[in-house]
Amino acid sequence: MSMTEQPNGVFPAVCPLDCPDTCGLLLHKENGKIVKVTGNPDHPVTRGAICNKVRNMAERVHHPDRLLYPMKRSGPKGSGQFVRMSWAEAISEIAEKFGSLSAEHGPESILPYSFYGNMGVLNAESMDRRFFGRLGASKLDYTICQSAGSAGWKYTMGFGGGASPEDTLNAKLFIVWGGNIVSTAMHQAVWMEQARKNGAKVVVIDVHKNLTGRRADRFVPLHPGTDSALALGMMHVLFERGLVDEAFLRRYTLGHEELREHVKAYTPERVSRITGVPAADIARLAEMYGEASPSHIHIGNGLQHHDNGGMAVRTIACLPALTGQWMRGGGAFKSNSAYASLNDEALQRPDLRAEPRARTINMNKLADALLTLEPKIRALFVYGSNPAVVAPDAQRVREGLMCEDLFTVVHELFLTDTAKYADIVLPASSSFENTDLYTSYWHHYVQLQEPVIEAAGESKSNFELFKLLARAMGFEEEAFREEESAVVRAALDYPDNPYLNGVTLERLREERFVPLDMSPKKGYLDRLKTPSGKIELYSEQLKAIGLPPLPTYMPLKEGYDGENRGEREAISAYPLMFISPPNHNFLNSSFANVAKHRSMEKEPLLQIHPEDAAARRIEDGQLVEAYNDRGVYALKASVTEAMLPGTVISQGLWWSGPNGDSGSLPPETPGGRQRRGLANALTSSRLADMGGGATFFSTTVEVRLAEAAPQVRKQ
Ligand SMILES: Nc1nc2c(c(=O)[nH]1)N[C@H]1C(S)=C(S)[C@@H](COP(=O)(O)OP(=O)(O)OC[C@H]3O[C@@H](n4cnc5c(=O)[nH]c(N)nc54)[C@H](O)[C@@H]3O)O[C@H]1N2
Ligand SMILES: Nc1nc2c(c(=O)[nH]1)N[C@H]1C(S)=C(S)[C@@H](COP(=O)(O)OP(=O)(O)OC[C@H]3O[C@@H](n4cnc5c(=O)[nH]c(N)nc54)[C@H](O)[C@@H]3O)O[C@H]1N2
Ligand code: SF4
Ligand SMILES: [Mo]
Repeated sequence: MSMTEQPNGVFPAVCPLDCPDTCGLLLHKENGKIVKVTGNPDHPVTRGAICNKVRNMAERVHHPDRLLYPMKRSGPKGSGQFVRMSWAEAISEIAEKFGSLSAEHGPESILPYSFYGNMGVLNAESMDRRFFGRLGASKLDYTICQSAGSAGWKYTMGFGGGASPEDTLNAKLFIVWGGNIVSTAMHQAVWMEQARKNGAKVVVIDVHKNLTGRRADRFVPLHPGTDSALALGMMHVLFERGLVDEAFLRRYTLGHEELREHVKAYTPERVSRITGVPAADIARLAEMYGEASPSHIHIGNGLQHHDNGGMAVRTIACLPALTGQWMRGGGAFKSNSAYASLNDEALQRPDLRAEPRARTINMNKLADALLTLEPKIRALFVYGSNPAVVAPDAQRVREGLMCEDLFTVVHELFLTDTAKYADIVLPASSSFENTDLYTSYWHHYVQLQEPVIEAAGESKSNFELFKLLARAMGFEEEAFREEESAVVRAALDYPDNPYLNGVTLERLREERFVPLDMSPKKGYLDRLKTPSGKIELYSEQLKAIGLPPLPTYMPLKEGYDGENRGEREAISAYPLMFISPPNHNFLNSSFANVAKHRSMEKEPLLQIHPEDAAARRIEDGQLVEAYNDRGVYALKASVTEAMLPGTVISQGLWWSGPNGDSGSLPPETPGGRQRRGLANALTSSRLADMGGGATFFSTTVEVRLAEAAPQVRKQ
C-alpha cells in the first residue's frame, strides 16, 4: 500500500520551503489528513528540531482557503471574482491563447515567472523549464534572492560552496554578518550555540538588533550598505598588526600585495565615519578576528540586497583568506548549493528550446517588463511565487498586472494577492501530495519526498500541470511523458559533480538522508574554479565588467553615504533608510494568510529610533506612513533603539489588497483595518552591482503620522 492509501500513520517528509535547513519531517496522519508535523530525529543535521512555522504547517496544508479547482475571472481585473471551470477547459484555453500569441506576436510575448515556493527540483525547475523552453517563451533570470552575493562570492572563491555545518561547531569566533539565523536558518543558530558552549564568542553585525543580535556577545550595529567598508577597515588592522597568514596568502591567493597597499586608505577613523561603528570597535573586531582560530563567518542575505551587495559579500569573503582560516578548520559560508548541483541539462532539457536566443528578463524588473518592455509581454504564467507582494516596486507590478491586454495564469495553493489579478487560476497540490527531490543549500544531505496525502480537491503538481499543457500544445517529445522517478534518476546522474557520487534514487528510498560525497572537498583550495585557480583578492573578471578589481567600498545609489556627503545630507533622496527583512513566522509571503502564523506576528510594525520618532512627533504605537516616490506603507510605529538613527525597519512580507487596504487579512486582525500598502510598494527595481541582484534594502523613505497624511491617494 502506498503512503497516500494508508489513512493513518507517521510518514517521513521533507520541508519544501525556501530555507537553508531543508529539515527532515514526520507527518502524523489520521483519517487521511495531517494532524501534526514534527521533526525527524533521524536527520543527521536537523535532528528532529523544526521551526514554529512548520510545526503549524498542517494548518496551511488543510486550510479552508486552499484552491481546489480551476477558476476563470468573472469580474474586473484584480477584483478577485472568479467562477469555477474544468481542468479540460482551463488547459485548452491556455493552450489556445499561447498558440495564438505565438503565431501573432512570437512566443517571446509569453513570460514564465516563478520562484522557490516549493524547493523540490521536479516542481521548481524541470517540466516547467522544458515546457517554456520548447514553447520558445522569454526566459526568466532568477535574481530575486541571492544572485548579487553569490556572484560576489564566486568572483572571489570560484565555486558556490563554503564551510560545512559540521565545520562551524569548533569555531572559537562565530560572526553572523547580515543574517538573522535565529529566524531564517535555525539549525545554524543551534550549532552556533553549541560552538559557544565550546568557548566561541558570537558577534553579530547588522543594521538592527534582530533576534540573533540579541543573543550576541558583541552586537555591531552599522549603517546599511557600509559592510564592505567595515571589512576593509578590519583588513587594514589585520595587515598593520601582522595578524595575517603570509604563507597562506602566498600559496592560495592572488593580489595580496595589491590589497595590502589598497587597504591602507581604510583607516579605522575613516571607516568609522562611513559605517557609524566607533574606530576602537573596528580595531577590536579585527583583533578578535585575527586572534581567534578557528573562526567562522556566516554571510546572510541581508547585506547583499543593496546597490553594492555583490561587492559587500566579495569583500567579506576575502577575510578568511587573510587569516588562512580555510587551512585552520574555519572559513565562511554564503551558500553551499554548488556541492549539491544536479544535472540541470537532464532536468530542464535546454536542447528542446525552440528559440535558444529568446530574450532574458530579469525578474526584479517585472514592473518594467509588464509596463514598458517592447515587444510587449502579452501573457504571464506565475507559479511558486507571489510577485504582487515579494517583487520590488510592487505598486507598479500591480499596475502591470492590471493591463487589460495581459493574459495572466497563476498556479497556486491559495488566492494570493497575485492570483487575484489572474485571468485563470489553477490549483496546486502541496509538496506533501507529490514526489520530489530535495537538496539543501546549507547541509550536505539529499532527500526524497513521496506523496503522503491525496492531492486536495482537483489540485495538481507543477510537474503534472506542465505535462498536460505540453500535450495540449502538441509537444510530442518523450521528455514531456517522463515519470517523476525517471527525472529524479536523470537529475542524480551527473558525473560532472563529484560530490553527487553515490547518491541514487534507490538509496534515497531506503536511507532517506543520503549524504553527498564530501571527499573531493579535501583538495578544494588547490583547484579553485577562479581564472587563476586561487582565491582572487584581485579579480580581473571584475575589472572587465567595470567594477574595481580589489574589494572597494562603493556608496549606495539610494541610501546612506556618510563619507561623500556631509553629516546632514548623508542620505540621498529621502532621509531614512527603509529595511524590510523577513520575519520569524512567515516564509517570505507564505503563511501571511494563515491566522495562526499571523497571530504569532501580531501586525506589521515600523521600528523607528527615538531620535527619528521625536523629530517627527511620532509616539510608540501610533499609525504612521512610510512613503517615497514609489508608494506608501501605513503601519504601526514601534519606537526602539534596535538600530542607529537614520534607519527604520519593517519585518515580514504581509499581503495587501489591490485597493491598498489590508487585503485578505480579516478586519478583526489587529491593525488590519488601518494598515495600507506593503513593504515592496517602497522598494526599487534597480539592480545590484553584480548578478542582476535585487536591491530591496537600498530604499529611502520619509515617515509621517498617518493622520497628517492627505486622505486621498491613488489606488
Ligand atoms: N523565518 C523565515 N525564515 C526564512 C525566510 C523567511 O521569510 N522567514 N526566508 C528564507 C529566504 S528566501 C532567505 S533568502 C533567507 C534570508 O535570511 P537571512 O540570510 O537571514 O537574510 P535577511 O533576513 O534577508 O536579512 C538578514 C539581516 O540583514 C540585515 N541587513 C539589511 N541590510 C544590511 C546591511 O547593509 N548590512 C548588514 N550587516 N545587515 C543588513 C537585516 O536587518 C536582517 O536582520 O531566509 C530564509 N529563511
Ligand atoms: N521587501 C522585501 N522583499 C523581498 C525579500 C525581502 O527580504 N524584503 N526577500 C526576497 C527573497 S530573498 C525571496 S527568495 C523572494 C521570495 O518570494 P517568493 O518566492 O514569491 O516566496 P513566497 O512569498 O513564499 O511565495 C511562494 C508562493 O509559492 C506557492 N507555492 C508553494 N508550493 C507551490 C507549488 O508546489 N506549486 C505552486 N504553483 N505554487 C506553490 C506558495 O503558496 C506561495 O504563495 O522574496 C523577495 N522579496
Ligand atoms: S522552514 Fe526551515 S527550519 Fe522550518 S522546518 Fe522548514 S527547513 Fe526546517
Ligand atoms: Mo530568498
